Amino acid sequence: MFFEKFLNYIKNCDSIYIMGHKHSDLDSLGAALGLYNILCEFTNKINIILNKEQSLAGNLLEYINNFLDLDKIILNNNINITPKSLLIILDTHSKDYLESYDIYKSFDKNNIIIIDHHEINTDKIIDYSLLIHDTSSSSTCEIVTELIKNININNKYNIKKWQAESLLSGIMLDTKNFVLNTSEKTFETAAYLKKYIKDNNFAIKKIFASSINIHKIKSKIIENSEIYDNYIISVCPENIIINNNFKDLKLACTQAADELLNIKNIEASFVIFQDNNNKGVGISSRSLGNINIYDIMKNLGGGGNNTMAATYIPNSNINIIKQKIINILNKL
Ligand SMILES: [Mn+2]
Repeated sequence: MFFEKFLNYIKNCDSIYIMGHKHSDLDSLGAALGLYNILCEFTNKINIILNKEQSLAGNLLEYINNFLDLDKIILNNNINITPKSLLIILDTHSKDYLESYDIYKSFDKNNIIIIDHHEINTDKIIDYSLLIHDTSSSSTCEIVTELIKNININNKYNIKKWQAESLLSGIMLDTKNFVLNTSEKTFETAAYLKKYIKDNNFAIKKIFASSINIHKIKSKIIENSEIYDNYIISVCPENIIINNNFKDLKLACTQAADELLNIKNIEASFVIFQDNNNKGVGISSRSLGNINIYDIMKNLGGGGNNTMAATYIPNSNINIIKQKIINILNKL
């Protein structure tokens, strides 16, 4: 079984580093925190590699700071990597999306584990020694919870409430509150986590709250959307791009893409935004599953799965990209 192999790596390394994707979200960070706590039972040389400033999961970081000394746990540089250091990559397998490709490169390629639920893009996959990959899992948090369940088979370890909350919030993000991409296993996993969350999910509700500014951007994006047949496209208005920071824009775009899928008869949504700083174009896309947005985003250099996918196209223009998407969808 994969978790036995996984444990062998844990037992044979001298230090552990956990890394998610760029602009970490509740799934990559939730999985990192969930894994962190159980692996602390095996070693005290364990850190999470994360760019806090660029994280889209700021509420989760704020919440966890009540329980852990995040300044000690989370590193971004000055990392002391030895030939026996183990790197666990979460929620991505792509060299373009790693939190830090430079840090990844310093690890021995025999000590790299990938845990991911996205469709594998063979052109972009990094070198690894163990791949724990399951596209039937809703999220990386679901896979990590399975690992924790297996490691903790005799209830030997103490699963913390904040640990369960971190993992459950990642599952909720990637399933859009248990609607998309779920299986029987997803609900079993959630039930397992819920045993450790005795209250009425107060913390999770707060973790999902967003600022008034993000709500305002989101409503402008929704206002600017156009329906074509059974899909919807919105271009984030230029004045919104100019007046807001990248982090708020990115969060608002992903949340707007989620919301556009709530419109009657809509099968897929696409939110396109111009990144003025880096001259690129970002797209957040969602689908109920019938329109294969993974293929569309992959064709545009991105990745994801059949219900959630995204891409970033360097040196491009929103109007060109919008027309490209329309052309692809018209041919389906
Ligand atoms: Mn994910």
